[in-house]
Amino acid sequence: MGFSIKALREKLSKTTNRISTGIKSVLPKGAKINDELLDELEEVLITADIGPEAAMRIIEDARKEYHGGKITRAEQLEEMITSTAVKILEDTFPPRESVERPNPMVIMMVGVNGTGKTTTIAKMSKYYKNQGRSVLLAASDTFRAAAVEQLNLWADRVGVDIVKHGQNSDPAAVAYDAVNAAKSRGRDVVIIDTAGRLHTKSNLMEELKKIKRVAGKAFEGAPHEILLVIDGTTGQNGLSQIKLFDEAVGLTGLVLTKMDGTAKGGVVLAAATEYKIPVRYIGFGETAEDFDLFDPEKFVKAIFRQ
Ligand SMILES: Nc1nc2c(ncn2[C@@H]2O[C@H](COP(=O)(O)OP(=O)(O)O)[C@@H](O)[C@H]2O)c(=O)[nH]1
Ligand SMILES: [Mg+2]
Repeated sequence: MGFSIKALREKLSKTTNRISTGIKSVLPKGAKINDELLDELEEVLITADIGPEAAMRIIEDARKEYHGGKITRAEQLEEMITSTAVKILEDTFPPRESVERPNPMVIMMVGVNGTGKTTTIAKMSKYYKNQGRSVLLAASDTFRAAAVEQLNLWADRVGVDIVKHGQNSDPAAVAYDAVNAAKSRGRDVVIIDTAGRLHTKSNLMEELKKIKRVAGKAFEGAPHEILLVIDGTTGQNGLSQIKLFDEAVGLTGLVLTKMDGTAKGGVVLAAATEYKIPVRYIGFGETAEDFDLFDPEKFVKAIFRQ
């Protein structure tokens, strides 16, 4: 955690290679900028999964500067690309966390099966623990016994509390008990794991709405965060999930996982431009340490190597 740009670049190397190789192919060092070159660059950005909207915004900004005579050389253009990309990501950020942090802060994790919810919860638990904040997990994916077991294993490994009921018990009741337990034990953060089976789409959304509602009954204002976990290897396809979950429960942030295994990490920019929901965390591996807070500038500098 708190990875340097260089370390992050290492973790995201597939994405970095895709983007930097693409950019270098149309923009060799010392190249002079012209309109055709800007068109080609836009193509490269789109094929790097940055998405048409973000690619267009980046190139439009660059074209303005070029026509205004402000940039003429490849190096200046590369600098422009990165600064516009950072701006796109920073635009999605809400005002800074208020000084009066809710206690406990209740975070609900949602997302399709297999995207990495449970693993991300382990990573976040470790992060909060390292910050000196105590964590309690709610095993609200009660659909499969294995899901509760998996969360339990992580709770043991990372050393945090867990509240769980039996298999097929009411996920909302688990969340309710967990929030109350956190209040009475004085825990700082509650993280609610949820199921993600999409073949019963409307049931899942109803279940998530109920968890949200009931968490709010246990503690006013809870859940304070609802994070959608997206599998980064699915690229643009994964983004359709944002709309689905946002409409159902209202998202406050995104987590992009499996960024170690994909060249499609540019998708973060597509998400930011199209949905204006901030990315909070990124995951790049299967251990509790393969995780970082999302920092727009650091992320862009890692994937756009100059
Ligand atoms: N390579 C890699 N694998 C991950 C990452 N996050 C999760 N996984 C793996 O993806 C699989 C599904 O993760 P899980 O947390 O169970 O997903 P859930 O169904 O959303 O709870 C597991 O095998 C995890 O080890 C990641 O950032 N990188
Ligand atoms: Mg899970």
